[in-house]
Amino acid sequence: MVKRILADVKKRNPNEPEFHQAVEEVLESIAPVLDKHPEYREAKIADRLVEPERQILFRVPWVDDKGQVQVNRGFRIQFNSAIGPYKGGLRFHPSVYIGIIKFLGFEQILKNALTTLPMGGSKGGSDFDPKGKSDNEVMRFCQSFMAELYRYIGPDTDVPAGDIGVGSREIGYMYGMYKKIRNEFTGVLTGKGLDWGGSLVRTEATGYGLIYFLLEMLKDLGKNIKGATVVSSGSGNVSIYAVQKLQQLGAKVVAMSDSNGYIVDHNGIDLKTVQRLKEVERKRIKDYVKEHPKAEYVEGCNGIWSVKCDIALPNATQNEIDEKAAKKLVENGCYAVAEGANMPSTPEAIKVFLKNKIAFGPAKAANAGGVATSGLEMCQNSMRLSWSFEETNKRLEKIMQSIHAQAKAAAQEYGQPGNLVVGANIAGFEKVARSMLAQGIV
Ligand code: NDP
Ligand code: 2IT
Repeated sequence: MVKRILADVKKRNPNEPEFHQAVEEVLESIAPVLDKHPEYREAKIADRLVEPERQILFRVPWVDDKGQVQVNRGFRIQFNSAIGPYKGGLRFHPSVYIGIIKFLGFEQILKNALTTLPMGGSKGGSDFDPKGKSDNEVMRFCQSFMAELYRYIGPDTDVPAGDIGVGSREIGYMYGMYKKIRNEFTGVLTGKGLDWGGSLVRTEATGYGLIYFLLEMLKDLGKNIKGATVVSSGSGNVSIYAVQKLQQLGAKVVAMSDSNGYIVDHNGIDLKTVQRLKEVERKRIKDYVKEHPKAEYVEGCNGIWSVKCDIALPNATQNEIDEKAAKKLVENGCYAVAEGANMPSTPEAIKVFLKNKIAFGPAKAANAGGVATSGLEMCQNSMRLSWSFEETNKRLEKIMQSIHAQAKAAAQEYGQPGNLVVGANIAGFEKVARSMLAQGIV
C-alpha cells in the first residue's frame, strides 16, 4: 500500500525531490501501523495525509531602494488541520520553491502532533533573499507579502512564525501590516517581540529544546553532556541557542558555520562574537577569525562534519549531512546526532547512523521545541497573560521529555527499540490518524 501511495505522490508532485524524501521516510515508518489498522486503510488516511488541504501561491511585488520593481513568489501550504489550527513557519530564501514548502509542511504535521499541543501543520515562505537588503527593502517586501497572506491566516485559522531568513525583524514588519489591514490585535503570528505579545523563551526555544531532547538521548546512552565535544552547523537562530545551552551545561562547541564556510576553534567557540556578527551586524562567520586568530576558517559547508566530535548537531538546512559525511562522523567516534534543522540528514546518512548504533534524534522530534513554544505563545495570547522565563522554559523542557518518551515508546511497541525515526513518525501519525478518522471524510 505505501509503495502505491509513494508512486502516486511522485506522479502528482513531479520534480519535488525534497517532498518525496520526507513522504517516503514517513510512509516506510507507518507501514506496520497501516497493517494493524484496517480502518485507517479504508478511510484512506495516508492518501489524505500526503495531499495538502489547501495550497496558496501568490505574487509579491515590491520596490527596491533604487526604485526598481521586484517580483517574488509567495507560498502558504495549509497541510493538515485535524488536530488544531494550521501552524508552521515562513522561510525566506532564494532556494524556496513549492517542493521545499511542501516537505516542510508535511513534516510539520507530525512534529506538531508530537508537541502535545493542539496545532495542525502548515508552512510558507518566499524565494525572496533578505541577505544584502536594507531594512526598508525587507519592510516593503514583508508588507507586500502580508497584503496577500492576511486573507488566509488568523489566530484560530493559521498561525505563521519564523524559519530560515525570517526572524524578529521580519515578524515585526509582517505583524504591523496584518494589524493595519485587519484592524485587530491578535496572536496571528508567533515569535513576536516581547513588548507586543511575544513569549519569553521563543527566541531560544528550538535550540534549547534540541538540547533538552539530546539530554534524554544521552541518558539512554549513559553519557554526560559535560565535557562533550560538539559540532553545530549554521549560525542562525537554532544553532546559536543550541550552543548557548550547551555551553551553560559545560559542553565544548568547536565548530559552527554559515552558507559560505565553517570555523573551528579548539578553545571552544566564543558565542558572544558569533551572536554579534550574525544577529546584530549581519556579517559572515569568516569574520570570527579576525577577532580569534587561533581559530581557523574553511570555505565550503560540508567539511564541518570532518571535525572530530562526540555529538553532531546539524542546525543549518536540509540534506547537509550526506552518506560520506555520516561515515566520517562515525569514523571519528561521534556517538550522538540530533537534528535542529529540518531533514538535514539524507536517507543514506540516516542508514549509516542507525547501522552503526549512533543515537539519532530525528528533526520532527528533536527540533519541535520551537513550534511547541509557539504553541505556548498562542496560549498566552489567548489568555492575555505572559508567563515568566522560568515557567515557559520548564514547560518546554517537559514537552521535549514527553516527545522523547512518545517516540521511544512507539519504537518499542513496533519492535524497533531505540529507533527514534520510526518512533517519532508513528507516534505523530497515530494522533493525527485517530483525529482524521473521527472527523469523517473531509
Ligand atoms: P536562520 O536563518 O536563523 O539561520 C540559518 C543558518 O543556516 C544560517 O547560518 C545560514 O547561513 C545557514 N544556512 C541556510 N541555508 C543554508 C544552505 N543552503 N547551506 C548552508 N547553510 C545554510 O534559520 P534558523 O536557525 O531558524 O533555521 C535553521 C534550520 O532549523 C532550518 O532547517 C529550519 O527549518 C530549522 N528550524 C527552525 C526553527 C525555528 O524556530 N527557527 C524551528 C525548527 C526547525 P547564512 O547566514 O549564510 O544564510
Ligand atoms: O520548522 C519549524 O518547526 C519552525 N520553523 C517553527 C514553526 C513555528 O510555528 O514556530
